[in-house]
Amino acid sequence: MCVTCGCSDSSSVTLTNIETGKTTAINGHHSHTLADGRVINHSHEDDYQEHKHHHNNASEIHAKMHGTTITLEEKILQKNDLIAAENRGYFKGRNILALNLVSSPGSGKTTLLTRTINELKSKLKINVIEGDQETANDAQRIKETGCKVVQINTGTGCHLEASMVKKGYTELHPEPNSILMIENVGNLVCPALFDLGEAAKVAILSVTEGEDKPIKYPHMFRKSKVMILTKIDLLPHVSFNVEKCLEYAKQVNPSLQVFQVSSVTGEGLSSWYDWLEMNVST
Ligand SMILES: Nc1nc2c(ncn2[C@@H]2O[C@H](COP(=O)(O)OP(=O)(O)OP(=O)(O)O)[C@@H](O)[C@H]2O)c(=O)[nH]1
Ligand SMILES: [Mg+2]
Repeated sequence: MCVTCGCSDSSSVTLTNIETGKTTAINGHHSHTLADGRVINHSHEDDYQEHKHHHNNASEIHAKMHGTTITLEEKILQKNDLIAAENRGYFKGRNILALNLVSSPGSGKTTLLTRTINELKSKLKINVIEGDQETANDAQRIKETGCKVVQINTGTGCHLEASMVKKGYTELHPEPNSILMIENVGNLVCPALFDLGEAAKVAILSVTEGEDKPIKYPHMFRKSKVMILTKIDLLPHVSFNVEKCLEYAKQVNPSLQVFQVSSVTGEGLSSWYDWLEMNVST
């Protein structure tokens, strides 16, 4: 695993030839830059002897570096979990329903949020933390609804972390008995690893993405309590098997609560709103 992302170590990368059905581990050459500026290139798939031959004592340094990498990674995740627990305590103490909206880029998170806020703002208090690598575009869109919002830009980072959310709500001062919507960076992989202290992860999947996403990215759908299938107004125009999608989703997470909605026509949104009202005890 990489230090922050948790993306797979090159040693577990495989290639499957669809025609022959043969699966092989493939070479994941990568490099490390040492403190003195030297760069070590290597592959985990290399035979041990060959590895030694190529790298001589560099392999030893490299092994040490991997020990360090694992420890550092564990520490990062442990630190994140501690802050997430703090966040959870903060939300519980103020009766705030914090939801972590996760999806691939462009699935419709901000559109769903703006419509939800506009249609519920007379009944529920909603605040928003926006997460994107760059720009404040989404926060601007949320701001137009009149609700409080902060934007977190992660730069090269592909997910929000608990410490960022803590900074976000410290700035926002969400009211007691309210909802805090956290729109994570669009990415179906890494945000699954990072607990933000939320009550639930809400996975958003649009019908333009293909029905197999729940089984291709099972960790995200397993960690989510809710899945919102969006853009259902586009179903007549795309090849998307809803039944199969729901079957896949239940396969990875039998207790997943599913809503099918269109943020454009409004179809299906009332069930999502009911769920929100039921889960925030005002
Ligand atoms: N037809 C249709 N289009 C939608 C719907 N929801 C969102 N869109 C469109 O999908 C595009 C992406 O929507 P966003 O709400 O920006 O998606 P996002 O998930 O917030 O995107 P990122 O924050 O960039 O990851 C926009 O062009 C929206 O107008 C929907 O229910 N139906
Ligand atoms: Mg967005």
